[in-house]
Amino acid sequence: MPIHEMKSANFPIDAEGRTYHVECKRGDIANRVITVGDPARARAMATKFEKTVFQHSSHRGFLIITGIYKKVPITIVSIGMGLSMMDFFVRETRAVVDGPMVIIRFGSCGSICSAVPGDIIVADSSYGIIRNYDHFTNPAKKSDPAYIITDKVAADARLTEKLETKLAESMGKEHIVKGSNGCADSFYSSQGRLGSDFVDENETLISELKEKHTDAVSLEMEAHMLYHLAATSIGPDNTPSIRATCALIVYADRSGDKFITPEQANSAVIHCTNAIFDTLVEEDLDEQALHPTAGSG
Ligand code: R1P
Repeated sequence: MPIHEMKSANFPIDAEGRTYHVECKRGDIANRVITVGDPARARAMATKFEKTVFQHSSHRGFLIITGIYKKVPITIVSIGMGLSMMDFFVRETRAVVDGPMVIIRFGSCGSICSAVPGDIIVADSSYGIIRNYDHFTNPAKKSDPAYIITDKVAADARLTEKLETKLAESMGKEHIVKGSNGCADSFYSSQGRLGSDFVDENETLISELKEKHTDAVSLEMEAHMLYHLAATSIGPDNTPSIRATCALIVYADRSGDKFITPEQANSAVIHCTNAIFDTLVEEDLDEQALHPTAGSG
């Protein structure tokens, strides 16, 4: 989208009301939304729509597909990876949707619990793991911790419970694990992956975060931003305008270093899609109170 078409420096939109990065305008995005990282996952899920009513790829890599499932509009947005992309997605879709929003992230993660590749983690809370940049480059701050592990933010409790139930029906209860997700600002250093090209000081990071959050089950890169923005969204009567939860396919077993096969990954998407769609269509958008599960801290 040409920059000269943007109308405002504060929240850029073009002459037709499209946001700058996601390129969505009023009417493109449903109140019920699924966000994924991988566009192929978005397209695979969209095959379960009865009808696709809108599709758009933005110049910054966002793919929007809005379709109808059981007569209810649902939008799937693939956002790529990381905290900034989640921030663009949540803020820009929120800007063009009227009324409450319900968002489910269907992503992938590394397991730091008993869940194995192909299992599904339901993240009832998430916390941030942020590289403490000054620790590495400012000698005066060398005694500060190398990584900041934030407190937890809860997912919406009712939505999470419904999603967990439906995923258990579809995948088998033994393949669903619920717990707190660590959301890192890097795939590498702040997820405790060891390497020799950079100073990372992350050898004990996974045990430290498990000590702080005893229900820690997974590591990925977007959920905490989603839960944080949902918790700070402004709706009527001081209630949030967004409710959110996450289902995460275990791609890697971080303790044994096993990785998911393409067949297992496809099968997880096939088995989870209807469960996620059904969770969304059964959600009553009028009752918009936050339903915290894990609490903060
Ligand atoms: C890293 O490979 C990516 O995969 C995970 C991480 O959060 C990160 O975005 O999620 P998605 O599969 O949803 O992208």
